[in-house]
Amino acid sequence: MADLPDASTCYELLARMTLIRRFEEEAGRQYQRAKAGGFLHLGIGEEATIVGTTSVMRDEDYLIGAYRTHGHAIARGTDPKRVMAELFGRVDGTSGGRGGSMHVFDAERRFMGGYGIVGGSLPIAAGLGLASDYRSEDSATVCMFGDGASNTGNFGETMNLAALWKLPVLFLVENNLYGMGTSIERHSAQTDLSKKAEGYGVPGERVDGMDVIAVREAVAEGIRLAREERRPTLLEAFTYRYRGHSAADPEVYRERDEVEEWQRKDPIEVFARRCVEAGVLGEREVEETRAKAEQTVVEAVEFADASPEPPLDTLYENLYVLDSAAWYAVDERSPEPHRGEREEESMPETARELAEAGAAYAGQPDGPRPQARPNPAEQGDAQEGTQAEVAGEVEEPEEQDVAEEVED
Ligand SMILES: Cc1ncc(C[n+]2csc(CCOP(=O)(O)OP(=O)(O)O)c2C)c(N)n1
Ligand SMILES: [Mg+2]
Repeated sequence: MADLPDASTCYELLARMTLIRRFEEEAGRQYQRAKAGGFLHLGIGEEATIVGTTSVMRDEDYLIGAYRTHGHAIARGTDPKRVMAELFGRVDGTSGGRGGSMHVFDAERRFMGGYGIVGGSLPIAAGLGLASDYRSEDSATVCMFGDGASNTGNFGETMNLAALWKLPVLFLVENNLYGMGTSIERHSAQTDLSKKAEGYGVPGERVDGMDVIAVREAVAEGIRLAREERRPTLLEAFTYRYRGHSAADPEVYRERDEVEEWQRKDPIEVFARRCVEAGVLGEREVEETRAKAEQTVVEAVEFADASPEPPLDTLYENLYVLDSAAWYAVDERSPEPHRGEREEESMPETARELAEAGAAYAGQPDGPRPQARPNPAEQGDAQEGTQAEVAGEVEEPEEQDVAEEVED
């Protein structure tokens, strides 16, 4: 077992986990009172994985999660008042009350959400890693997602690019053994998730996600590899949610005994006991973390309750749709999208400059792609033809009019 860090670090780890636990218990209660709307996914039981991770991240590092992320935001330093206000749908919420439980977001602390689409945050994490490279920043990205998300197409696509482009990203799968009501044995052919990205060139490790110190050490190494060696890795943390998948879950897929067995390994209780037995913290300090958490959460509810709802006439603000040809704005005329100006006409100068710089960075000339691409075989990139070419079945492609293709 890894050694305990110094007393103030232990106190901080315990205090953070205790606050998140208390916050989520209260969020569940407020949901039942219909103060919080929409969906509510609680991560009670998963606090060590969250806090162990954020405790070794730097301010400039990015964190992105899925939809069970109240704790992730609080662990990153977001004010619990603003997280509670978001659950209540109020203007002082982290997303102005428009995102709700699944879309907590805090760009200032580089917590990039909160994402309702399973696996949807994985490619965004690759983008964050690429952004760090592009801007020559020292920052690393930690992408936390569920065992269920490892089955999405996004998982494979992201791992491939992360390995290929040597992106500074640590992928951390929070394996709580279920994707909604489907157990890992029933949803994943490969149940050792640390091996699931090996074939793409992203090696993995496993860690006890109920042990905050073990998580801390494993994540610190993953971040080091990302930051210093530009090597993406995958960390599988074993953890467990005590509550249902969401607030409305009859939990017919697991036995009460199983939940109780995990509760006996409770990350907060076990860590507090260990700190006291080692003489690093006193009982009084443990009690103090509970009292402080209680106080913070009471204040968060009061704050959220006092915060106004967004004014009705702002209903259509911050809504937009982008397709390949144009921006569409949704405004007060009617709820349907209205065709906006063409993107190229309205694109502000800075956006244009960035687009051009991006194209140059990626080695692409601005404008349509050149017609004749160099033959990789002549460049030494490909030594052998495809099966069809070898069999002489491939005709020379006819020249195409690029301008016409673009028009279509
Ligand atoms: C693309 C997509 N498919 C399906 C869903 C419905 N859905 C919501 S949560 C969930 C299970 C995800 O499980 P996991 O990734 O293990 O996360 P956990 O809930 O255990 O934290 C599913 C299938 C969704 N939100 N998005
Ligand atoms: Mg899961």
